[in-house]
Amino acid sequence: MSEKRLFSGIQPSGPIHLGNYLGAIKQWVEYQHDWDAYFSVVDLHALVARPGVKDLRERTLDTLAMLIAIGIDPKSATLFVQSDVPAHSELAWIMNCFTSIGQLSRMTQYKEKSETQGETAGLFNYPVLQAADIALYNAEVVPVGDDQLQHLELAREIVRSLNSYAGKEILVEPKPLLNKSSRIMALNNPEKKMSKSVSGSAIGLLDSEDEVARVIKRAVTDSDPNSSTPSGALKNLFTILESVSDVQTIAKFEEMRVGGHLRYSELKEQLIDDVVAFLRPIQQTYKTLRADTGALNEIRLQGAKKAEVVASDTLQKVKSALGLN
Ligand code: AQP
Repeated sequence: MSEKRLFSGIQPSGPIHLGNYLGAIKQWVEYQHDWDAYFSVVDLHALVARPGVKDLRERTLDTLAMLIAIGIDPKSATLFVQSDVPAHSELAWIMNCFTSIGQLSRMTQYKEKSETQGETAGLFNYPVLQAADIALYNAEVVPVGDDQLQHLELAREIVRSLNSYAGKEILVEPKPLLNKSSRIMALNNPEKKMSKSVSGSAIGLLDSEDEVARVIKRAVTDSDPNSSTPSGALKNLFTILESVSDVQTIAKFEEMRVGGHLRYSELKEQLIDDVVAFLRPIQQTYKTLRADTGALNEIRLQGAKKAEVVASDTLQKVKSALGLN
């Protein structure tokens, strides 16, 4: 196995959508064989929004099953649930001591989410837990969507501050890894990113054909699809097309756009067909995996055991470097 470490996580805060897939998880699948990869279902992060006891428990298993259905191989990558590895919470506390209120106050995600989720200490300290998630595995890179860049930069600052206090390079400074679809926009509002929690914004990977059709048909577009400067809304639809359609179809629509005879209705019909065809095998595999809770729990247990080995080793090093044992 490669020595190069990679970490990334996803909240079990609702059904995974195309934005999560294209912005982050697609890369996870690609990199899992070349890197020593750690992927976590970050349930402690999802708890911040207090989703309800039963929902959180179910969504954690839903998310685990979906990641495998999309192509994460638990034999190749370490796939685990965050709260199964207590070192995440312990390192988060330690990292809180190297983070200022000023740094956390600048986080735009806190400003946005506190409007709907309330100003809880959990939401405020969320990026510190995220920094701990990454640092525990000494991950060099973190494949994420571009909404996470600010948190990643803060994680680097916290690591630097802790290393400087310890007087040695005890933790690795992580770098983000972005791909070209690092920000998929909401279909009902191309100014905002596609989000699980905003209804009508996303195509969920478990959506039925009717749901996919409804969201795509209602996608906000500008008046002229053939303008010489394509709008954000049009670019977003093309990004999705490029991810789910074959090369001939993509070329055909690109030619129509350049030739000035592209029609939104035609583009949307094609998108509906190709998104549905793309989702079908994923949904079938998901259904089989999700029906076997025993097997999923076993994958969860084995993943936690593997993660625990690396996480507790890092935590011990940090504690000893800081005079905590
Ligand atoms: N629209 C997006 N485009 C590209 N990447 C995205 N990601 C999220 N939305 C987009 C990336 O998906 C990974 C997992 O995200 P997350 O579920 O942990 O957190 P999130 O960013 O808060 O996702 P949502 O869908 O917006 O959830 P809610 O509505 O619950 O807040 C991350 O790498 C993220 O960058």
